[in-house]
Amino acid sequence: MRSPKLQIIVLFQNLGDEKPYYARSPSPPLSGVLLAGLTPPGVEVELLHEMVRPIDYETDADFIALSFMDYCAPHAYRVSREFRRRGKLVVAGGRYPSTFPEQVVPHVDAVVVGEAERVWPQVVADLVQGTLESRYDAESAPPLENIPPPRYDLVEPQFSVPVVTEATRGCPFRCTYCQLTIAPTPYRVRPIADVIRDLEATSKLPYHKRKIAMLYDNNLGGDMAYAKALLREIATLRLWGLGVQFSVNCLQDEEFIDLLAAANCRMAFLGMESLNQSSLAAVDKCHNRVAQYKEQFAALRRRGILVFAGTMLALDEDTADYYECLPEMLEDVDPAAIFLSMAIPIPGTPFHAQVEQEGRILDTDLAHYDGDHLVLRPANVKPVAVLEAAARVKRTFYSWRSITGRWARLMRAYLAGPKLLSRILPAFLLTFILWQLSAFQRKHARQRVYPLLEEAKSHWDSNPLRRSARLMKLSRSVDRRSEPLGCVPGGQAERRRPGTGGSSPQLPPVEDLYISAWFD
Ligand code: B12
Ligand code: SF4
Repeated sequence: MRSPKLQIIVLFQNLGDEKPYYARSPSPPLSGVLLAGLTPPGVEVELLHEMVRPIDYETDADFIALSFMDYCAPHAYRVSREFRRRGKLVVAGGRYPSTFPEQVVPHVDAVVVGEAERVWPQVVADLVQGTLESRYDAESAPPLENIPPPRYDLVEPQFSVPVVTEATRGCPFRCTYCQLTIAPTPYRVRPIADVIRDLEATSKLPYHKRKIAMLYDNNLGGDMAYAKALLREIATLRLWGLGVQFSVNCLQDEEFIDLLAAANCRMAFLGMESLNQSSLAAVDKCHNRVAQYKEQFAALRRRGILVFAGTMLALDEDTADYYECLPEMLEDVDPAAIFLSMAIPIPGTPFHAQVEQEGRILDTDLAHYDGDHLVLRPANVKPVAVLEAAARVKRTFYSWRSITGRWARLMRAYLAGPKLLSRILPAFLLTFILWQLSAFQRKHARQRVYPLLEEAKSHWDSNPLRRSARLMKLSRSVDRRSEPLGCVPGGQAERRRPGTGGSSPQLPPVEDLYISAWFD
């Protein structure tokens, strides 16, 4: 008799849109590999990342585990429906199911609330024995000892960096838009030996894939003494490259930067978010000091660490003048790459509560809460100005001329340091990462950012014939988007249409929804 089979699916794609979009991220998220590692022996596990391959509904798996964040929830419900139609049991977990389990429960057989480590073995046992309950609640903020190593061997070959893990959970800060502020937990660290063990649990991977790793902490620098001790240990592993995430204020600590370099850190993802100090203050992110960015990023550049800076538009204090100057300001502070996105009022966060209270939610379709769509009315500029700014920033920052300039500055700064010979191979790796990131961001702009701007612009097209043709097209897409599946919990659209399907007569007409919202 064959052993029971579980397929773990980490959802990514935003099927609110017509065209499927596969992310060419070099590394998978941690949730899938972690869940696979937690699954008791005796159950066969397959792992599917929708970032790189489509879902196979004809799988021979008996059970399906879905991991997803909020913008994928509408998609997750459709996926679950398809699997349940085929007789599979579906369990959901992750950030969104943990925050709004009551929204998710009707669409799946069981929902897991919270962190998987302590409850997952029981869920799997119940799946196998046919005693599955509809909800499992993990204890809040459990200790992080003895988490088994992630199953890197199950990661699809499309990912060039399969080795991902985390050393800490939580963050000492409380930025109002951050998912972590929904149910803040104390900052917790894992035993350093466990993290090192994860980074070495790579024997089933090809050699070159063992040598690069990502630490997916929200903020590795939340406990500086721990972070430094960990980096010292990682340095002994002689990795070729390490990617980390931490808050910008950590860069005030010179020793931390030196230890990053000693651990062969080659990429730091930083929540820079804005070059407008007032906008940062508006989201309680005062630990970022715009005036210090330039010198802080240069300090990383000199050590051969590429800065990948999260950058948000549509924050409350952003003005037309700020958007006008933004490309130039970015050139000045000089991150190697930026991850540009719209501010997202993630349901459950203080930022969402504020924007909703001010009546500034423009779009309640959760599928659009992905950072590419503008779902809120900005405080000081017209919505379309934000999209124009996004397109202009992408065009200038990711022009080949600009990319080449940044690459040259990175190389000049790094290769000017001592022991030139030892810097040659890292310089190749840095070049590779920079070009990969930049090429992906260019592609992303073409596939997502520019079309959204075009769509918005078409709303105020002056030609009445073309305008009405576009409105008809839009009205069809509004009908599709209005499926009750995807509404923000407690949001306006949901309250208007309790339990109904399709479009509702109570929805404001398309003109009101879009034209006035975007251009008033
Ligand atoms: C890797 C990553 C990405 C990757 C891949 C994301 C993906 N899911 O495919 C990329 C770069 C694509 C990405 C993008 C974005 N991301 Co991101 N990302 C991360 C990051 C750094 C690591 C994710 C991870 O692996 N975490 C570790 C795992 C173990 O945590 P976890 O997923 O919560 O899983 C635990 C539990 O939730 C539970 N669990 C999870 N799944 C399941 C499933 C089952 C069945 C069960 C039982 C339990 C369970 O058990 C796990 C272990 O305890 C996190 C920060 C972080 N450290 O979490 C941010 C984070 C998830 N991202 C975030 C955001 C905001 C985004 C963006 C929206 C950014 C933007 N403005 O554009 C985009 C959105 C999507 C898009 N269109 O690209 C937010 C939260 C998002 C949310 N809405 O809840 C986070 C938390 C960062 C933050 N502090 O705000 N991201
Ligand atoms: S510093 Fe980053 S992880 Fe910490 S609360 Fe702010 S956004 Fe969230």
